[in-house]
Amino acid sequence: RDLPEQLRGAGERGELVLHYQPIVDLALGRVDGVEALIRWQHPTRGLLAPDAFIPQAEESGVVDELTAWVLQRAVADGAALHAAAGRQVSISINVPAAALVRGVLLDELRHGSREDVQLILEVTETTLAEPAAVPVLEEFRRRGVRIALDDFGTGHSSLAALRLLPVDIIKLDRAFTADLPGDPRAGHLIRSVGSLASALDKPLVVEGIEGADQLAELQRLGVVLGQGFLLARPAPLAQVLPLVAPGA
Ligand code: G
Ligand code: G
Ligand code: NA
Ligand code: MN
Repeated sequence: RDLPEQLRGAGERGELVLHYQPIVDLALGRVDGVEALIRWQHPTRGLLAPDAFIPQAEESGVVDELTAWVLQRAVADGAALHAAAGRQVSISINVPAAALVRGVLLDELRHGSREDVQLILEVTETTLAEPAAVPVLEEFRRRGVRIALDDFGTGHSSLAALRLLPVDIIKLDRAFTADLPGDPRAGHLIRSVGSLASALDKPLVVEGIEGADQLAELQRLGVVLGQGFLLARPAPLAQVLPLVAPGA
C-alpha cells in the first residue's frame, strides 16, 4: 500500500504524534505559545517528518482526516499546557487552505473547542488562491480562533495576503533571520516588517532563530516574539510542559 493509504487511521492507531515548538517572548524569556508540528511514527520506516508525507496526503485527500486529528490532539494538549502554566498559552496548528474550504475543521471545532485553549490556525499566502477560505477563516475568528500568516515574506503576494486574508498574527519566514546579523539588508527588512506589523496592530513572530548573535540582533531591532532551535526545538508535550510552568 502507498503512503497515503497507510495514513488512513494512523491517528487512531497511535502512529501520529505532535511535537510542540515554543514561541517565546524575547524580552521576558517566557513561552507565549507553541506550534504543533506533526510526526508520523511509521510502522516500518521510522519517525517521518511532515515533508515526507504531507504533500502526498494533500494530493490524496487523506489530509482532511489528518488535520481533524491534529485539531483534536492540539486542543487536548492545549488544555494540558494551560493547566501546567496556570495562564493562557496559545497553541498553533498548520492548516492547508484546501482543508479550510472543505469545512472539515469547523465541524471538528464545533464539538472540540474549549474555553481554556487559545487556538491559532497558521495559514500561508497560498490561501489567497482559495478565496472560499476567507469566510471560513472569518467564521473561525468569530469563534475566538486566531489566524497567523505563516512564512510571511517568501511568496509573491505577501502584502496582498495581508490585505485580503483575515489575519491576526504575522510570522516572518526564517529566511530573513538566516541572513542576520551579517547582512544589513536583513536587519532593515525585519525592522520594516516590525513597523508594518505594529501599525496594523498585529503581533510579529520571527522564525528560525538559531544563533545567540541572531537573537541579540532581533532584540536590538525590537522584535517581541521569536521561534527557533536556539530557543527550543520541537519536542513531545511531556518535554514542553516544564517549559511553561510558573517560574520556568
Ligand atoms: O516540523 P517540520 O519543520 O519538519 O515541518 C515541515 C513543514 O510541515 C512545515 O512547513 C510545517 O508547516 C508543515 N507541518 C507541520 N505539521 C503539520 C501539520 O500538522 N499539518 C500540515 N498540513 N502541515 C504541517
Ligand atoms: O512552514 P513552517 O513555519 O510551519 O515550518 C515550521 C518548520 O520549521 C518546522 O519543521 C520546524 O522544525 C522548523 N524550524 C523551527 N525552528 C527552526 C530553526 O531555528 N531553524 C530551522 N532551520 N528550522 C526551524
Ligand atoms: Na507553521
Ligand atoms: Mn514558517
